[in-house]
Amino acid sequence: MIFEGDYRRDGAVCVRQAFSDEHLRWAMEAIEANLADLSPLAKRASSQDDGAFVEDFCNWGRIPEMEQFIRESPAARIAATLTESNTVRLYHDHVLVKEPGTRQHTRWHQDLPYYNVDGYQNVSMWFPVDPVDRSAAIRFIAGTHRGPWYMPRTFLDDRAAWFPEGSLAEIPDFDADPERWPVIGWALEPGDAVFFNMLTVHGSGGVCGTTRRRVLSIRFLGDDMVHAPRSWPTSPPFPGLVEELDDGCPLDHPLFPVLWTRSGAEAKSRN
Ligand SMILES: O=C(O)CCC(=O)C(=O)O
Repeated sequence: MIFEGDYRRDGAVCVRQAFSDEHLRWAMEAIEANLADLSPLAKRASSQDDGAFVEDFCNWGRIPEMEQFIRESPAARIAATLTESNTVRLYHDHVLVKEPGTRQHTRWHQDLPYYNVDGYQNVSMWFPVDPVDRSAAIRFIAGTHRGPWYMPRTFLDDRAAWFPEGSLAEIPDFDADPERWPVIGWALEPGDAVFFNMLTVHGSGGVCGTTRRRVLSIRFLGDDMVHAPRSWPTSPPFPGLVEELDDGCPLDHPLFPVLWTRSGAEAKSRN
């Protein structure tokens, strides 16, 4: 069941049992293949004495299980429903693994200011292949998908490595005023996934106990998304794209394949 109204209101929604055991297996195999062979974009997002929070990006082209999940699971169709789009493209994949005992939390942030795209009809899927309690799962500040954009900073040392200092508002102290900034989140079982707008503020806690927190995240572009070239390397970077796609153009490029299009009949019944 997809609660589209909740997504429109809050900028994030949990889809229970979105994926079958087979999809779960593809995602798990994709994550393990990725961990076994990290790309040059991979990074460790926790300090050396704190478990391991490992991230990697943009690996679908070399990991068949990742591409299979992206193309054959219902994820892109769910993305189309939530973004109310006729066409859904892949933006990129992102693997986020917190090994047991990793205390490092993920600070509150929005994703769009780190990216080279702009628009409203976008959605990211966050799919853990392990059971995750609410504190270690992704959480959101409800309603922040309506803006404003907040300053993106490096996670470990707080630097302004993207937009120049002072050019965007700083992230408020959301935790100091929970009445004003309601936090939403869910404990998740394998098969459940969370979908969120790229502007919705989100973060997560550390991982206690002995369970791993392995997550496959896929980022999708809907109808109004356009290229927004930056004068700095974005996260993830798309080097050379600026020579091939104009500012403000749809992301019509082999890096961003079309995954789902509304059939003629569906489009007709919608209009
Ligand atoms: O997995 C996490 O801890 C954070 C996730 C996140 O920031 C993202 O998926 O954009």
